[in-house]
Amino acid sequence: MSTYVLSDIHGQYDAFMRMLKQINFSAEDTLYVLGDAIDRGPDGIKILKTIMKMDNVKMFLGNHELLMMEALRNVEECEKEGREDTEELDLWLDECNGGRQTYEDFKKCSAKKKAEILIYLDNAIVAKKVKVGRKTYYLCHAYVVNKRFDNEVKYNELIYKDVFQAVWQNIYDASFVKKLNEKIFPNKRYIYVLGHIFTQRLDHVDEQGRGLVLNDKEFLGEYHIINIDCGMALRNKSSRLACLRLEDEAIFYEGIESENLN
Ligand SMILES: [Mn+2]
Repeated sequence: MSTYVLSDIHGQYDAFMRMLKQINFSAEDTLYVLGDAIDRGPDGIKILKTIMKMDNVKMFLGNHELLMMEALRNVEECEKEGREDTEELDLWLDECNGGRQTYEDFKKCSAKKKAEILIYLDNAIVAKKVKVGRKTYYLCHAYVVNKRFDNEVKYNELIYKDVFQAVWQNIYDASFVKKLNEKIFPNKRYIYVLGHIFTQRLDHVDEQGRGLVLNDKEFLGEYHIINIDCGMALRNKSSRLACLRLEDEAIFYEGIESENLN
């Protein structure tokens, strides 16, 4: 009965499957996927379809799932109203966000499957507190939700502004830190487990230059932040999918197979 957390799979289905094998993931375990399962890599929709069927895998919203939901909603509204306004869709499909393959695969789904995916993501978690022994882990894609909640809070329970911040905010951004230099995080006792900013960007890599989980017990001098995004978005040899087991904070890694590199 173990609790695992991973993030930012970015369409790398094969690496994700190898990870489940490496950790011997079983029906008694729980896995939290902290968003950005889709985009950039080849198999985002396949990953969503797979985890939707697994009751013990819990999906969080990342900024890429938010981009997808906003784009698809916009497309639907425009079709209904006979307008042509592709701003949201263009943003998602833009090279900088890499949604093209996800969109193409989504369009190939049956109407029933499309609806199931949208309902599934509408119910995705945005933030959740998980107690393991005496520790409380606060899980989110990028930052925190500026709203009180008990155990967890979902996408469809929040207003856009609060979701946007939780999935987009770069906590390492100097201007953000300056702006909020008192009390950036709600509770000093929590351990925050986040993805979103790959650790290569923070120059936190191993001897071979590969992304390394950044376990920072003194972020801004007082917060415990574990960043588990090890750069699957990069699609290069430094990219790794990292998985954290909360019971003992053990870390597992899987790279990208050579045929899926950029
Ligand atoms: Mn992200």
